[in-house]
Amino acid sequence: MKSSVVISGVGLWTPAQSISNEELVASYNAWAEKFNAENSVAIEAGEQEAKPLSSAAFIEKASGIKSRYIYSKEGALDINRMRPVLEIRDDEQVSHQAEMAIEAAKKALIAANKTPADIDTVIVSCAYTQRSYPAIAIEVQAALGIDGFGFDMLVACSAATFGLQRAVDAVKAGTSKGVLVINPELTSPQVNYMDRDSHFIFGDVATATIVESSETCQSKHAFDVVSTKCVTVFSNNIRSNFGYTTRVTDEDPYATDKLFHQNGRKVFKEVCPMAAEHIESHLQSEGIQVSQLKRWWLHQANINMNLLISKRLLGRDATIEEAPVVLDEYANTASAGSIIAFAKYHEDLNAGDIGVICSFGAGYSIGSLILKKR
Ligand code: CO8
Repeated sequence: MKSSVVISGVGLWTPAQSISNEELVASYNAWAEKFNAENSVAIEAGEQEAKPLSSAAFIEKASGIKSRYIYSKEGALDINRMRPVLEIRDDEQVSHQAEMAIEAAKKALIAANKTPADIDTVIVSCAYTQRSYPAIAIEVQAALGIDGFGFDMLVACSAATFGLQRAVDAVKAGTSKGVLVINPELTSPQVNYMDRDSHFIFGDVATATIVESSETCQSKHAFDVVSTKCVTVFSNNIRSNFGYTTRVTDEDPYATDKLFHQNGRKVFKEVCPMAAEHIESHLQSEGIQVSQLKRWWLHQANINMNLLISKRLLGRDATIEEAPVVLDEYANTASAGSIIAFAKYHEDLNAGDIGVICSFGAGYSIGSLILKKR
């Protein structure tokens, strides 16, 4: 039988601490009321805009998010700080993001029935890395005792699918025998907890997957990668201007544009049709009908986006079994969302069942993998 490239294991590491909508809104509203009281003269004179209040009911209705996990809760709800506190670690200690990555990687290795000796490539692919070098992937590689090479890549919400495409291509080409793709999404340092439009959107998490040849696969729940497809189209509608040049442009690193910001409405309107067309054309190129899909592991940004995309393709609402939702518990975890859905909802599929992992977000970037259960 011809060999194929498979995803043979997936790992999910969830932080111990979480923040409910109610906690988040109570903190934001207390901060906004304090801001408005302190700036009442300027607000009344029209020189300053009053901060509007947030609402837990709005958040759940507009996004489907009820709660989010956070790597470090300390400070995030403190109205005199409005950002998490991360302890400083020295160069000899494991970095925060590598720690998250290692936890998810260990789980993926167990799921795939592999040891670090079976891996020769580590890709850390996510929305941000906490430093540029040495790569987080190389730190993870050393911590796990993996021979070979590692590198980091950044593709915002599509980092996981784009990273998986790199892994699949490397195994196909024979340049890698076993690839660990890790998505340590430490989003909370970039969330603007003082912005009511976006303070609720993101959560922290880490996911990891193992990609290898079917010839070496020893997993009970492996999926053939039928094909992958990645597309990018430039857009400024989701952006962060924080970067290594911030120091020399003398800009304020706390300025709103240095944190995550977006035109959420425009993103919603533009990305939904792009994602639907992307999935449809990807399936078509493989001669697969939409009706053949048993599972849609979709990006988890907004429940209404997922409903719209699946309805556009299916002509009806997808059931929760067909398109599982994790964003009520995890919120938007950048690139990890579709992989969390995959991690939680893949073992029940039968041999021959087909599913699609699809991410969409900043860039814009859209990535998909068609998978078939072995
Ligand atoms: N509480 C109460 N009211 C609110 C709140 C709130 N928290 N927020 C907004 N409102 C108000 C608005 O001000 C507006 O009021 P008005 O009508 O008076 O102007 C009203 O509610 C409606 O606001 P919107 O039109 O903005 O509401 P929407 O229904 O569009 O919902 C969403 C807002 C949920 C943001 C929605 O537009 C959405 O989900 N869009 C898609 C966005 C998306 O998917 N973005 C992808 C981002 S992720 C990504 O690409 C990865 C980036 C890298 C990771 C970053 C990590 C930090």
